[in-house]
Amino acid sequence: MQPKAKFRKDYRAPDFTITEIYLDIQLDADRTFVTSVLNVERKTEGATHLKLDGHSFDFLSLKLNGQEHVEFERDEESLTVNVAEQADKFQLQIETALNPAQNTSLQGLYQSGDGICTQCEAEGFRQITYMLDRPDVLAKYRTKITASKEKYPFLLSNGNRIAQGKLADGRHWVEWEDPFFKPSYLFALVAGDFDLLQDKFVTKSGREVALEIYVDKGNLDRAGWAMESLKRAMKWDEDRFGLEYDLDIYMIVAVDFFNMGAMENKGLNVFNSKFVLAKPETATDEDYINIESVIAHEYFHNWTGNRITCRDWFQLSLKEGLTVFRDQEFTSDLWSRPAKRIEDVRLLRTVQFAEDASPMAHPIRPEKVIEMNNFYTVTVYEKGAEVIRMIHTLLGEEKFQKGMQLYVAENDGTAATCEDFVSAMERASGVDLAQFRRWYSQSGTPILTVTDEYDEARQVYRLHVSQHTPATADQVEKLSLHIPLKVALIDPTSGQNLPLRSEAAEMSDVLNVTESQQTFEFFGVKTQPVPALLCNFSAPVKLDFSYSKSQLISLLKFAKNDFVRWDAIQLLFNGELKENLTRLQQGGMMQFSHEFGSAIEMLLDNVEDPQLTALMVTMPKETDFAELFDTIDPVGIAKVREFLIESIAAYFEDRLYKLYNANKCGTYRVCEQDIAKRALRNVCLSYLAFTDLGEKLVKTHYDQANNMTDTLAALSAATKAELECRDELLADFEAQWYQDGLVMDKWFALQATRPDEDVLNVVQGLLNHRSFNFNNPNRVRAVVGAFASQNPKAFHNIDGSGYRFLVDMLIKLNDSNPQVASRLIEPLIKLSRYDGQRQTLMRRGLERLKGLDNLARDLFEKIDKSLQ
Ligand code: B3K
Ligand code: ZN
Repeated sequence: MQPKAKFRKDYRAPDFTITEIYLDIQLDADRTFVTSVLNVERKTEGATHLKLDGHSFDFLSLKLNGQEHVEFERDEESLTVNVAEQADKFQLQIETALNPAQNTSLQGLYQSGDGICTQCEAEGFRQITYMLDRPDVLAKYRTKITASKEKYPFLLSNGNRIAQGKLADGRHWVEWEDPFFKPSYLFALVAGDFDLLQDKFVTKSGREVALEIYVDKGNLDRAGWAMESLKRAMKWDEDRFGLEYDLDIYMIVAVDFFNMGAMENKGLNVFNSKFVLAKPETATDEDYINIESVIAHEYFHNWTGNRITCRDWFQLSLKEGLTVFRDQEFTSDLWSRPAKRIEDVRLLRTVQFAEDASPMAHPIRPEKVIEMNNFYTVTVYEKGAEVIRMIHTLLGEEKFQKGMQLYVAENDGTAATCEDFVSAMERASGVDLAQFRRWYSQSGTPILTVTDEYDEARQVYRLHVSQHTPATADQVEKLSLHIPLKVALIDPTSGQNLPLRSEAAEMSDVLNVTESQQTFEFFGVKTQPVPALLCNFSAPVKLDFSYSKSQLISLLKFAKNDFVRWDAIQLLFNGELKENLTRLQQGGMMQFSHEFGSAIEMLLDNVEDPQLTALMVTMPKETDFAELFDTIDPVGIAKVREFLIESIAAYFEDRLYKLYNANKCGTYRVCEQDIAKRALRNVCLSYLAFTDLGEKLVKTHYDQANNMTDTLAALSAATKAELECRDELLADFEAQWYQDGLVMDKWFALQATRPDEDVLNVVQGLLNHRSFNFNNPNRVRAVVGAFASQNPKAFHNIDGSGYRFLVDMLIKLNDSNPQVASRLIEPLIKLSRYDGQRQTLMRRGLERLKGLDNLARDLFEKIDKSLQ
């Protein structure tokens, strides 16, 4: 049977709702019994049949209002009960049995290590028992868990612990009640033996909230940062958004087996341990910041997601786009705003723009879905956050916050839509968002083409702006969008910003681009300016303006906005890459332009903010460069990139070495200043590894490191530059950390992205490594994911070996964990971006997968689209 698609336009409110659920769960890893009592209410007069979702468990019994004689039908994914004779309120009791230990999909109820936990979003609850498993059915939950006290001393669920007791057979039980109405996807249960870190937070209205973080035994010394992060997030949401926590307890559990980053279940977040555990010896600076941001993201969902949830899954961006925007603002307020913006834009440009150009292109509010788990995408999340950010840009902070207040006031306790959000923003601010709404329904990356013209005699400067969104796989017709284009005009002589004025008055620096072609005129412009366009990346678009190299250098020198400066150097990097790729393809010699050299020199000679300098001189990744081309040449890009690295290293060895020495830190501290210094020092090291100094410097750096950031920087430098000390360092690291999966993931990913010709052999060997476990998604992503998505040269080897390897892995994952399989297949479905020979090989791989007789819907949806 071919999986069927669902369409946004077909949404219908449910005929029945469930107001209360009582769950009695007799928990055991091999056989768990679930009794569910549902209080049901008919919403549509005359509705005669109640259809509940459910699969992947044994169905034991069904009672209706206590009666066993019930007329019902079951198929592979549902149970339909004839309730024609029932009053408008009735009760169902359902018994099911399931096996968490064998549930390798990590969705529903499953075993992680020695514990048991749940993951219900998007549609996992239905793997536990029959349910109206849709986000617009909001119920109150009471949950009783009974299990062996020895194996599972902690039994957790949502809300407040209301009763507990012991049984004579060695088991114990705990009962939980969640006073808030919630959809089934926010239900959670955790059982296990943990170390517990406790703290408290006093909310702005003076309520005391117990904070609890549960980690594997022995990991207590790695939980402190997550706790501090949680408290910072709670405080920030009160200060910036006026939103306060609502329960008496907030729990976070770290588990090792998890498909994504974390899950915002009401009052009981379940986290991938990767986003909880940190201490200086095991976590990098980047890990620390990521942990803080994911802890904050899940916490922020308590309002934007849980109190106000989504009416249907097509509205996912309502909670995800908004919550990503909120976590981005949180990180920006606490750390460096420009650095955060740069990281976010880089992700958007490489991964999201690539998604727009792929068979999976979709608007931030998708129209058609086969497997919902396939739509937790960079488009829904990150582009969704960009759309919120554009609203913020158009309204300003004050009106945006008024809009938030209205949105919360109108929708608290309900399942809402994206339209509800935009409408609240519009009414609270008085800003017309009619055309802006198209961002929700239109997919693809708009291209803004800009030309300029200076009328010296009249001192008028004009920007001619046209917009065009190329057709995407899902949608051919495109309309003009409302695009906020933030600009500055820079006098290249004085370096000053020129005032922006129309004929009559001062102008806003945000231009409203709404038509397919528009001209903006600036008056009183005394000298021909260099335009800084799309400042701060004010819209998720591609900008096409033919900057000369000297104009880019002016931007780099003078722009007030750090993002603009970073963007200018990116354009210079891109220019070097493109020019040399052409030379290479035409059999010429590669060379390094004078302008580019002087730009790098200027950056290295004027370090004001070491973190920004680090970001600006970092060589873009192969995947960053790939997005410059319609047809990607993975081997050529890798060659030119290596040439550029070696050239920078050779030309600037002295400067790099000086900065390397000037940015040494003492005792490890996670603070902005030290993170910045380490970032710059380690970028310098990455280049110096390619010089004669490399061997000794990298080895010493490794030996003297007192934290994982530096250790990994040395290991990475040795690997990328293929230094002689590489094998020794890799072996040393492995011997020290082989028992720690999270740390080993860094090592695995480095191995999988080695530049060596025979890296695939190495990767295949890693599958048998003592620290590898095919059922752990973190390990699989570190080995298979890193190889396929971060080592394009090897993955796209013209002999097809990379594709064959990925397909072999996907065939196994299709059986064990389709969600992970569906993430890993991404590089393979982008076949149209490669030459004919590679396309043929990639297509062959996809066809092999398509032929599987048990192909999961997750993979089916993507493969079907790519082969069309
Ligand atoms: N809401 C979850 C993601 C659930 C993914 C389901 N496949 C985490 C988050 O975005 O916060
Ligand atoms: Zn989220």
